[in-house]
Amino acid sequence: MSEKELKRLFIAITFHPEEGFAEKIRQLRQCTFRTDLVNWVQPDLLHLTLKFIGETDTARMLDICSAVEAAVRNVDPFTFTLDRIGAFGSRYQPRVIWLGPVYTPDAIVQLHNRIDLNLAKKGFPKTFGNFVCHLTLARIRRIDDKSYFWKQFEACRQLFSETVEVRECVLYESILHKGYQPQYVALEHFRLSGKS
Ligand code: 2AM
Repeated sequence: MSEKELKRLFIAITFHPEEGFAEKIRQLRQCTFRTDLVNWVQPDLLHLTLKFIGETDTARMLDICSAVEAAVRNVDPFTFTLDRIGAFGSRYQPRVIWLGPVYTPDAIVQLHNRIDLNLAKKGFPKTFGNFVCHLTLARIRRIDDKSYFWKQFEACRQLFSETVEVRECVLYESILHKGYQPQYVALEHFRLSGKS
């Protein structure tokens, strides 16, 4: 029997930064020092994950594509704003700096739910816990001066107001490279076809 080919897969919305975004990130980066251990995500890798599928036998790609195709069918494209920064982890140990919406639109929650449900029908595990719509900006391994970090972080609360136009979902393969940024390869695009 031939060996399985595995790919690390996820479904996401690609983020296309507007002019000025890089400058805002530069300001936000002043929360941390050079000596801290923080991996800032390269701007061209930023995305909103709708569903993380994980290591998957490529023989299941057809099932994934038909599930996502059905999920986006008859869904209208929509727009929303990323205007809130947050941090996963605790105050003592922040782990991830993210950008998300103050008001999460129903449309994105429904899109997530439809993809999750359709994939579950094909035997993929349902997402555990609530969907938190976010764009990971940085992953933190160590911050020495946490009070400085939080003070600067608070100063950046009103910094962002980024428009996201959701016209398609993308099936990505994530290729991990130890110590370097991952590589995301777009394998399939699924256009939100609209109701008409
Ligand atoms: P993150 O942005 O919150 O880190 C590619 O790795 C994408 O899949 C990232 O957006 C990442 O979310 C998400 N991801 C990676 N591993 C995951 C996991 N075990 N559970 C859920 N999402 C995961």
